[in-house]
Amino acid sequence: MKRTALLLVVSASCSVNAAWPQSLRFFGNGVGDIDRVKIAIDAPNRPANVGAADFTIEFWMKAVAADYPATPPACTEGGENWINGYILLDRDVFGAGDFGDFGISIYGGRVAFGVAVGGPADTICGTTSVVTGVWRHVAATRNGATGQLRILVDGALERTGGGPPGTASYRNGRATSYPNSDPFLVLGAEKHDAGPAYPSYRGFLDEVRLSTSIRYPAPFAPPSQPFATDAATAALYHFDEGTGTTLGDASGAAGGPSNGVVRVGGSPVGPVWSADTPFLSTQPPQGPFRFFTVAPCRSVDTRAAQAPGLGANTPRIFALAGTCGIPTTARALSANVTVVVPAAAGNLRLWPAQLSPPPASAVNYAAGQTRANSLALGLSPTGAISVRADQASGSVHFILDVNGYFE
Ligand SMILES: [Ca+2]
Ligand SMILES: [Ca+2]
Repeated sequence: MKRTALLLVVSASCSVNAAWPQSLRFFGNGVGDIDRVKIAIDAPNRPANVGAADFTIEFWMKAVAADYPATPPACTEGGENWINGYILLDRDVFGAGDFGDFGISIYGGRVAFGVAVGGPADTICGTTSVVTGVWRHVAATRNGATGQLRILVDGALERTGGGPPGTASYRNGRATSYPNSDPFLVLGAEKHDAGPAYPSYRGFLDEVRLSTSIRYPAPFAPPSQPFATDAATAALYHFDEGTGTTLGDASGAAGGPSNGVVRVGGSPVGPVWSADTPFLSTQPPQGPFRFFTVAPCRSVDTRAAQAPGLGANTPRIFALAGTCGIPTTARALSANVTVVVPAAAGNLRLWPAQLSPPPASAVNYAAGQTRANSLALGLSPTGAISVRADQASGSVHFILDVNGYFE
């Protein structure tokens, strides 16, 4: 009989110091300088003040169409039209662009990207909806010499268009009548709170990277893990803080960091940290954890409440937080796993629902055999496990009895 591959470092004296990957969820409040992240880019100048020449802005977003009512309507190209969408990234300056300004919005469900240099401005629109309820990778590139603008969604080039060439960065030490909004790069909202005609982004945001190069001259496979920094990275935000009001810049760019301030408020209160992220985790959070006992309790029984039994080779997810006194903050369980009347020989694998299956099985069994094992079982950020019965055919019943948890 094999044990699970998950090992827990347990300490009786320390509290949780581990975190799952995180994102931020915005609600589009669009008032009062809240529900946004503000990144100061002037006084002193910060590396996040891109726009002097080539740049790439990229991020992961997840939003649903229901949060994007029909106003504003279809994305319309040209001029500064990007400001008419639900603004997701705002490096506008109030009025004409001085050196320049730019931004990205969700306009008619599509990505709108616009750049101005002084008076001349242009906006291009993506060609497909990105408010599809799943994580999407969006990249916007700008060529400083030619002004060319491009939008790539999930690595596919959706639109190439003209734009004004020249310096579109924020002028160092620029005087402004809007000191609370002009000298900032704002994520997740329209920066000036200019009113309901200029709505703010509603949805999740993660992994924002600003680069001083055109990253994607050709279509590409979207990354499957967080960005790493390099010489062209001006600012990089992993959104993994999970708490507090600082969004850290992990780029290491000279003159940085270009940290952001998370400004929270409104109804619903936003933004909020979330464990909903674009990537599957590669490993669970590391301890130390504290152990708490609970009265022995049956959390799963596929002969009863969680029927039917597990089908061969088909993973199932079981939400365990909230059952048997397991809190949502639990990272792992102490439990007994039992298999009952398997139709064929096989083994059972259990793992935190956001991770990959472990190489080792929790229980091995022969056809018709009832077997049990006790183990420490890692949980996903939402307190769920995945279970899979590897067997040739048929099904097997799965019972999980909990006697404690780690947090
Ligand atoms: Ca402007
Ligand atoms: Ca993240």
